[in-house]
Amino acid sequence: MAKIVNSWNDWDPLKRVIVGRCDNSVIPPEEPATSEKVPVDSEMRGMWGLRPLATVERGNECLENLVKILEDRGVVVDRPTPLQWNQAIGTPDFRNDSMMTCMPPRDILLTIGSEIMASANSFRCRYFEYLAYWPLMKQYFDEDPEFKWTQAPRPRLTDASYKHNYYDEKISLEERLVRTANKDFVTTEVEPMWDAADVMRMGKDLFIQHGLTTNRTAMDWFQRYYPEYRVHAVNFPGDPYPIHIDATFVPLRPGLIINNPHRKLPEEQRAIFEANDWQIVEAAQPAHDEPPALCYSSVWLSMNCLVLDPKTVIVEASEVYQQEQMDKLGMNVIPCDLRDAYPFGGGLHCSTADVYREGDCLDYFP
Ligand code: DAV
Repeated sequence: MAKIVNSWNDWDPLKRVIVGRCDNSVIPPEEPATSEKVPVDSEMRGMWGLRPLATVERGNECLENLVKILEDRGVVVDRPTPLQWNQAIGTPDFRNDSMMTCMPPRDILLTIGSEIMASANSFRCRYFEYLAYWPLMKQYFDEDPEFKWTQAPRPRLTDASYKHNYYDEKISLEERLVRTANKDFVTTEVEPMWDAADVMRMGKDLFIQHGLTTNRTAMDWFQRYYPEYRVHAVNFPGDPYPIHIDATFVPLRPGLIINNPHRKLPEEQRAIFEANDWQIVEAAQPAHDEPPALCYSSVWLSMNCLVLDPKTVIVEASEVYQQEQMDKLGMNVIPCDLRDAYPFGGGLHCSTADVYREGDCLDYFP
């Protein structure tokens, strides 16, 4: 039996990966955790239901572009099994009128070494999303005797998990930035809640973004679950909607990170990188002024790239400035047309989840 699951970071040579699917995707109804993430001026406010079929087909076409690039380079690609996401769901603690999607996998699955853990998301609509990946988990479990199949403690997501009246239409951008700076987010600390895309894996070190989707209790939980790793809480005060680290702080190879120029890592949190001779470079400007229609994410998906190995990176095809910068930083750039998949939850990094990268758990910050 072969080893199927192994990945310690985002840059070692990629051999096997999961790519999401847009089928049956839903714009979820508002709930305590999500209203916060839909900007007031977004055309998505107050709207919910199945996404238009033509956009689903086009999103899937984009994901097929990515699958082809990966397979042409010998990377094995696995796909989730979509559910009927517009079903209502319930637990003893809450009811929700629908689920969401199985895009993007990066939010749900965290791979650390030979373990893949399903996350503890704060959105009620994402509570059962892990089920789309369970057939793959079972396959890895059958075929790889070392695979650790894990589910993080499930949050209850009662009303106590959220600050009520946190969200207010009248709140200004400045006030949002004050809240981010004060680490005042919509979630409370009654239980660990986290999205896998808030966790940046770097061998012995995990850098976890504290923001709208991941709370402090999650950081404590991680440190106790992985006592042999160092868990670092990071936050980016310039971001009015801080969710997920992968359009903010993105490693390209050992020693090199691109950082969103509007969301700079604070001085005191840079120390560990500087002390270990890591270079933090400001990411290039996005090529677009606006995200595509019906998209939750910002234009900074421009930097949400998929590193194939320390010299090779896939960048979205229209993001010419980001491509140019990667080239100057010594990376071979493979463009991939993926922009019409952005509305389903993100860019190239988001749309994937690591299964196998060559390499071991190293200490990059000795
Ligand atoms: O900039 O909107 C998107 C991250 C998606 N995983 C942003 C963050």
